[in-house]
Order: sequence, then structure tokens, then C-alpha cells
Amino acid sequence: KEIEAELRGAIQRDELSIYFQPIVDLKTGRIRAFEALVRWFHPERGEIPPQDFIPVAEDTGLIITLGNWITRMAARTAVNWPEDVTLAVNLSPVQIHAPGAALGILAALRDAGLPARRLELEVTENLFVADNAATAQFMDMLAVEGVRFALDDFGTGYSSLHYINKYPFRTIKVDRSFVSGPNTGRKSDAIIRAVAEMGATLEMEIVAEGLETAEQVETVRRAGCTLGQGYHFSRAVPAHLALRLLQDER
Ligand code: G
Ligand code: G
Ligand code: MN
Ligand code: NA
Repeated sequence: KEIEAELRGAIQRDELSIYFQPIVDLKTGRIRAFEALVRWFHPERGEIPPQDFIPVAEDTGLIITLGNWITRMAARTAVNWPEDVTLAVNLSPVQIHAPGAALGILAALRDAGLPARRLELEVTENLFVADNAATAQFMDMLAVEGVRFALDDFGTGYSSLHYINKYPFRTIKVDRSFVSGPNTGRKSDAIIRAVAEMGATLEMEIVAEGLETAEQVETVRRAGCTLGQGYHFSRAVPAHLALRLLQDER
């Protein structure tokens, strides 16, 4: 409850900022997108992780305002990037349900002057509980405008393939548990290869998440993933450093 009260004022008090983590083309090594990740720097409590306040924002409905704010602020940064660099923004399932949510996102884009085709919304399959008409309507409305969708944390939820079959996803983000940690090896490699092969057939982008070593990068590249993300390339950085990463490679 404390977090809720403080979160309400956090935007006004300028305590929230958006960080950006690069998503890299595994063939060319160039940055193809940045994922926007919200950060809360509390003056007394220090940094409060999104896992602690996003659920609160979802429970209270604050996520609608917060989500539109995040999209708007991130889009204002993204207009300074080269035309072909995509902005990826995480979407809460609560946002999908809210009436007018699609319009809120389009308004944020318009306000920032970012073309809809440069936005990709990431939806976590774990939380993709809203498998109904409203979800289809939400996605179609934005897809018509050119917004793309990524299925986030792929492989950790259920009905993943159902969602890919039913909804207009352009990108699959393979969860980092397949890339590093205790459950990786021959089996996880084979799963990544199979997902990458499916992605190629469906003309989808396959992002390998959580790449922390050069060896992991090489493994997923050989498995056929088109894009990679993780600490090996960069952590999420503030807007001015994201811009510098782009300038450094041009
Ligand atoms: O930011 P971090 O790298 O710690 O992310 C932790 C979790 O919080 C992830 O699941 C991420 O998707 C989520 N998250 C981070 N930023 C946002 C955001 O802007 N909106 C939503 N809905 N979730 C976010
Ligand atoms: O759920 P989502 O994929 O949106 O969450 C992104 C989260 O993953 C953020 O908390 C981000 O900081 C984290 N992350 C990004 N790259 C890496 C990585 O290479 N290793 C680990 N352990 N976490 C990462
Ligand atoms: Mn994500
Ligand atoms: Na993820």
C-alpha cells in the first residue's frame, strides 16, 4: 500500500526513468532495437525493481497511466535514433484489457512523433491470460496502424504455440532459461534450433534473451536465432548512453 501511494506521485516527482537495452543483429552485430525498461529511483529507498512495483501498478489500475507514460517517454527518445532502429516496450496484460488502451498507445506515439511501425510491443505469454475477443481487437487495432508484437519469455508459459498460431506476432523472444543457467545443454539447444527453424518458416524474428557470454552468442547464432539480447552486449542504459551506442557503430 505504501508503494501504491508513492507510485502515484513518482512520475510527477521525476523519480521514474526509462532505460534501454540493445537488441543486436546476430549476423551483422549491429543494434536493431532497444527494449525500454522502466526504473524507479526512490530518494530514500534507492532503486525499486520493476518486479516490486509493476504488479502493484497492475492491481491498482495505475498501469494504464504508467504504461502510456512509459510508451510516450520511450518514444520521445526513439525519435532520435536511426529510422531502422525499433523501440520495444513491455505491455502488461491489464493494459490489453483496458478500454481505450490501444488509443492511449497510439496517442503516446503521435505525441512523440514516432511512426507506429517503429514500435514493437512485448507481451509475456505467462501473463497472456486474456485469450479473448478484446485481446484480438486490441492487437488488430494496433497492427493495422503498423505496430508489431513480440511474444516475450517464450517457452515458460503454456499455450505458446496457440498464441503464435492465433495472434499476429512478428517476433519470438526465447526466454533466457534456455540460454543460460542450470537447464541448458543438449536439450535446450535443440529446442532453440526448433524454434528458430519455425521462426524462419513463418518469417518471424527470433530473439535469444539473456546472452551473457560470447559462447552463448555463438550457440544461438548457429542455432538460427536472428537477434540477441543480454549483458554480453549491454545492460539497459539511460537514453544518452543508448544514443552513444548507436553513434559508436556508425
Ligand atoms: O527491468 P528488468 O530488467 O529488471 O525487468 C524486470 C521485469 O519488469 C521484466 O519482466 C520486465 O518485462 C518488467 N518491466 C520492465 N519495464 C517494464 C515496463 O515498462 N512495463 C512493463 N509492463 N513491465 C516492465
Ligand atoms: O521479462 P523481460 O524479458 O521483459 O525482462 C527483461 C529482464 O531481463 C530485465 O530485468 C533485464 O534487466 C533482464 N536481463 C536482460 N539481459 C539479461 C542477461 O543477460 N542476464 C540476466 N540474468 N538478465 C538479463
Ligand atoms: Mn521484455
Ligand atoms: Na523476457
